[in-house]
Amino acid sequence: MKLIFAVVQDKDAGRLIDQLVQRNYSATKLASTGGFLREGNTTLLIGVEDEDVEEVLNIIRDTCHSRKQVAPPVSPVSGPGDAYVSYPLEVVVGGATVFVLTVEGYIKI
Ligand code: 2BA
Repeated sequence: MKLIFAVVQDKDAGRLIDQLVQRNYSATKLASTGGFLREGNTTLLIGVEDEDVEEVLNIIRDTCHSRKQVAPPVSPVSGPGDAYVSYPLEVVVGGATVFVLTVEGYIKI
């Protein structure tokens, strides 16, 4: 069994969950925050059998889109002379960042 962690944009999360549930996959939705943009995103935990990983990845591919976003200015950490990130800095976010982990145990109590 595998546990899929998928970090997706909030805009895609609702449709992704709908698609997963329609195909009988169970998912847990966590509200998360990107470390770089410091904006809300959504992390889904999806536990699946090994043979279903590819189908779930395809659902994520079909549902989650990349978008351009502007990163907020970053202040120097320690003082004058330190590097600033020049802005506006445009970054491409998503479709999705996905981690697939092997599950040692899956227990329902
Ligand atoms: P954020 O950390 O807010 O990152 C948003 C986007 O900013 C990233 O999109 C990437 O294009 C850019 N970015 C991130 N860190 C950067 C840096 N140090 N310098 C320049 N640009 C940077 P994605 O790569 O699609 O990531 C979307 C979200 O997925 C991330 O939001 C984060 O919440 C998560 N994520 C991405 N890679 C991860 C990783 N290796 N571990 C854990 N979470 C990750």
